[in-house]
Amino acid sequence: LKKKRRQKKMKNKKPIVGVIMGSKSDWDIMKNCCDTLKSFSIAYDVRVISAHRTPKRLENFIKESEKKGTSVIIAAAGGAAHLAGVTAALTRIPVLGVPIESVLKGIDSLLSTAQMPAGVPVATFAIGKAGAINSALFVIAILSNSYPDISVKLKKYRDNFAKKVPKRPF
Ligand code: RP5
Repeated sequence: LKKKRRQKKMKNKKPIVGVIMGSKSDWDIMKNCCDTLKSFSIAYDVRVISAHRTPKRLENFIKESEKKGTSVIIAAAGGAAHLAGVTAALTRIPVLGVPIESVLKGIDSLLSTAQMPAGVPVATFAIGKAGAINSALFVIAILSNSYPDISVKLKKYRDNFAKKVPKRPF
C-alpha cells in the first residue's frame, strides 16, 4: 500500500533537473543538454555556479534543490573541474558530470570529474557536446522507469535513430 501511495505521489509530481556550469563560457556546450531536456518536456533549473569562484552560490543552490526535490544535478566544468565532485560531496542528490573542453582539450576536465575516490560518486560523461547531450539522455532513461510519458518519448527518439541511419553507405 505504501509503495502504491508513493507511486501515485510520483505520478503527480513533475521531475526537475538541476543544470549547473562553472562559467558562462560553458553555455554553448551545455545548451545542448538543456535543449535535450526541453525536447522531452523535462523542467530544469540552469545556473552558472563555480566551485571556486562562487562557493556560497553552490551551497545555496544545493539547499534550494533539496527543498524542491530535484531528481538529479548535471554539473559541467572545464580545466581542474571540481564542480561535480564538490556538488556530490555536499548532497545526496545524484550528480552527473560533463567535462568541458579546455586548453588540454578537456582531458584534465575528464580526469578531474571522473577520478573520484570511492565513496562520493560522480557519473561522468564524454567531453563536450556528446557528454552534454548524453547526460540529459541518461537522466531521461532513469526517469522513464517512473514516468510512462517520458518512456514513450524515449522509445520514439531511439526509433528515429534507426530511421535516420541509411542501410547502405553509398
Ligand atoms: C571552469 O573554467 C569553467 O567551467 C570553464 O570551463 C573554465 C573557463 O572558465 P572562464 O575562464 O571561461 O570563465 O571553471
